[in-house]
Amino acid sequence: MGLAYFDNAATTESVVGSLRRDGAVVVKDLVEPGLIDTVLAELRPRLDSSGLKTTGDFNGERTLRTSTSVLCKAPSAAALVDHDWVIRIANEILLPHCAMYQVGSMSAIEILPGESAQALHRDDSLYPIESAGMELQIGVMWALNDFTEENGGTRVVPGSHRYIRSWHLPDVSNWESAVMSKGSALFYMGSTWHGGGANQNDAPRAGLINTYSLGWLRQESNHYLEVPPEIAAGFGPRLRALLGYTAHGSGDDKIGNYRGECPAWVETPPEPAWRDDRGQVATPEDAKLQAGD
Ligand SMILES: O=C(O)CCC(=O)C(=O)O
Repeated sequence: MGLAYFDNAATTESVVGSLRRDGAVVVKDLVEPGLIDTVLAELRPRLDSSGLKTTGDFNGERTLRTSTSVLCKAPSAAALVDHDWVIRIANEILLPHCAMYQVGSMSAIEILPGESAQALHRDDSLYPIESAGMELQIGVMWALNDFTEENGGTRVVPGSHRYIRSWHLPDVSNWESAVMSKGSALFYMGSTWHGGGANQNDAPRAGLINTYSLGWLRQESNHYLEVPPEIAAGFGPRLRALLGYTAHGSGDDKIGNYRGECPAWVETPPEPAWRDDRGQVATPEDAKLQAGD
C-alpha cells in the first residue's frame, strides 16, 4: 500500500476508491499554476507580517502560518475551497453521514528552509468521538509550489486511517512524502496520520490546507466571524453554504436555523441563498454537473 497519484481526468470512483483504501491520495494539476501564484501573492503580506506568530513545538519554529480569515486575505482561494473535485470527493466521504458538510479550517503553511519534520498526527482528534466507518472530516492540501521530499512535502502514513481508535497508535514509520506539482492536491481522511516534512532545500514550501467536516459538528474555525456576511456575500451560494451560512438538515431536524429576524438585518436582509439547503448540490449548475449534463 502506498500513496496513489491520479491525473485530473481520473474518475471520481477511482480516486475515492484509493482514498478509502489508503487514507490519502494525490490528484495532479487540478488548477492552473497562474491561479496558485495569485493565491500565494494574496497571502504573502500576511505570511510575511505575522506568519511566525504561531511558532511552537507542533507548528514548527521555521514555518509561516496564517489560518484566520484566509478568504478575506486571499479571495482567489475561493476557487480552491469549493473546487468541483473537492466537492465530488467530500460528497462521497462525508455525505453518507450528514445532510451537508462545512469548511472546518483553512490554513496557509509555508515551511522555510531548515525546518524539521512536524510530528505526525491526525486532524480529527479535535472531536472526542469515534465511530468505525464514519470519517468526521477530510483534508485537502493544495500545493502552492512544487512539493518534494526534500522541501517538506506533506508526509502521510498510507493505511493509518484504519487505526480507528486514537489510543491505538499506528506504526507511523512507513510514511511517504506527497510529491506533487503546484496546483495539485493531496486529499486525506481526518483519521489519516500525516504532518509537514522537513525542509532540507534552500527555498520555502507553501501549501493551503482546507478541512471539511460533517455538518452537525462545530466547525474548527468560526467562519461567521472569519468571513463575515458582507464579505461572504461576494462568494457564490455553494461556498457560502460551505462556510456555514446555511442550515443542516430539514424540517424539525434542522440545525443552524436562521429566520432573518435580527434587527441588524432589517435594513439589508440577507439574500435567500443564505438559507439555501445545500443537500447534495447547491445550484442548478451544480445539479447539471452532478447529472453529467
Ligand atoms: O504542512 C504540511 O504539510 C502539513 C501541516 C499539518 O498537517 C498541520 O499543521 O496540521
